[in-house]
Amino acid sequence: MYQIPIWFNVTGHEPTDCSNISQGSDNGVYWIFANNRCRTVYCDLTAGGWMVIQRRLDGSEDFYRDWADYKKGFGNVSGEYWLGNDNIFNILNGKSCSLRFDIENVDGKSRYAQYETFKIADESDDYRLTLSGYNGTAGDAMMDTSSQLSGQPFSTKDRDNDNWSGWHCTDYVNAGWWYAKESSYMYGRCTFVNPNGKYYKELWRFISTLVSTGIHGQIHT
Ligand SMILES: [Ca+2]
Repeated sequence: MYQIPIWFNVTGHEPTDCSNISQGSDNGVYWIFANNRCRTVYCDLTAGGWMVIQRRLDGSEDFYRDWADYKKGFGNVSGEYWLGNDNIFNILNGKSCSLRFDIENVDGKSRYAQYETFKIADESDDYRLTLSGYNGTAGDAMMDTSSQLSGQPFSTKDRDNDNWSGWHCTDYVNAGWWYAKESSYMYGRCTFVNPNGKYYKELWRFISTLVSTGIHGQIHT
């Protein structure tokens, strides 16, 4: 069941992302209006308005996909999905934005990693990633000195932008993602963060990747 704020069709002031959803609403799928179109997204409203750009629940969705799929998005917002790089760019473009990863292990323990600044470029610059300002309980694996992902372009199974000559990180991790520069080869890997990779229930697993443009609370776990 998609949840539509009562005032959605009454006032004409549609939410442009999850930070506009009225306080006290439940987590769930909401309509938002951005870049001249309506779309549905999953909103996590437990600590402010977070828009889920990526979600894993049970491994049912195939995330080892090509550039066109990651560009437009795939899956189902009620289940597992990638919102789409064009959608992420268009919804967030020009806004100050934070990024959060939620992970959980088999015992139900959860951790998070949050970055105060998150930005991606448009397709002409291969959705290049900008991150800064880590805090959280999961560790700063996105900006590890041996696997720095901020500043890197996006890669998929059919588009190798990882700069590792003779090696395609996407084939190694089975996911579309941002990958570190080859210069870190001696001590690093393609990425220490792989939310779109193969789904393993027995390990720490990614639940959601979320973004927020509003004022949001800290996650305490
Ligand atoms: Ca390569």
